Amino acid sequence: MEIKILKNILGANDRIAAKNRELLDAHKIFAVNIMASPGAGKTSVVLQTIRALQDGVRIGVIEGDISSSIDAELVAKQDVPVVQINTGGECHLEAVQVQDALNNLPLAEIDLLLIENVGNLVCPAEFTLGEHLKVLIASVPEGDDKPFKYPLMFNTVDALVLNKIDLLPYVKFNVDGFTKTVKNINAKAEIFKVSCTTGEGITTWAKWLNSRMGKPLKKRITST
Ligand SMILES: Nc1nc2c(ncn2[C@@H]2O[C@H](COP(=O)(O)OP(=O)(O)O)[C@@H](O)[C@H]2O)c(=O)[nH]1
Ligand SMILES: [Mg+2]
Repeated sequence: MEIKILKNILGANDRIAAKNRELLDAHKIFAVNIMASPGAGKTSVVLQTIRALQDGVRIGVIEGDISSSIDAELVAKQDVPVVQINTGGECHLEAVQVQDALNNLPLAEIDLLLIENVGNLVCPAEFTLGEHLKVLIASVPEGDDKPFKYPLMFNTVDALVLNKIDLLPYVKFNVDGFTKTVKNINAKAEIFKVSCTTGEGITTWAKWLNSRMGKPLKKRITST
C-alpha cells in the first residue's frame, strides 16, 4: 500500500499536466520547462531569450523557487507577464502549481511561456508540467562530469544549453568530452553553447527555439 503513494502522486501529476497541455494548446502557447542546478543560469537564459525574441514573440514567464520573488522581479522589469511560484521547500515544480500559475497569466496574450523550474538536477526530471519542450541549462563551472552523475536529467531533455562558456579559459572543462557524453546518454538532445554574460550563442539558441515554436517571428533576428 505504501509503495503505491508515489505512483499515485506521479499519476495525478501526469493527469494535471495533460490538462495544462490542453489549456496551452487551446491558447496556442508553446511552453518550455527550464531546468538546471542552482546558479547555472536559468534566470539569465530566460532574460536573454526574452531580449532576443521579445520583438516578435509575446512571452510570459513562470518563476519557480523554494522561496523569494527575486527572479520574478528581474523578469517583470523586461515588461513581460510573470507569476512566481514558491514551493515552500519542495525541490521541483508540479503540474498543479503550473495550473494555478496559468490561471493567473493573460493566456490570450502569450505565444511562448518560459517556466523556470526550481534549481535541482534530480526531482524536476520526474515531474512533467504539460510543457512542449524540456531544456537543461548546464554551466562550465559545474564541471563536465555532471551527465555521468545525473543521467535521468540529461536523458529527459530535448535541448541542452551549456552556459558560461566565457569561463572556459579559467575552468577545466572538456567541451568535446562533455558533448560526447551527453550525446551517448541522449542522442536526440540539441546542444547549444552560450554565454549570458557576453551574449555569445544566444541568437543561435533563440532562433532554434523560435523554429520549434513553429511560429515565424514578425521581426526576424538578423545577427548571428
Ligand atoms: N561568467 C558568467 N556568469 C554568468 C553567466 N550566466 C549567468 N551568470 C551568473 O551566474 C549567477 C547565477 O545566474 P542565474 O541566472 O541567477 O542562475 P539560476 O540560479 O540558475 O537562475 C549570476 O551571478 C549570473 O550573473 C555567464 O554566461 N557567464
Ligand atoms: Mg533563477
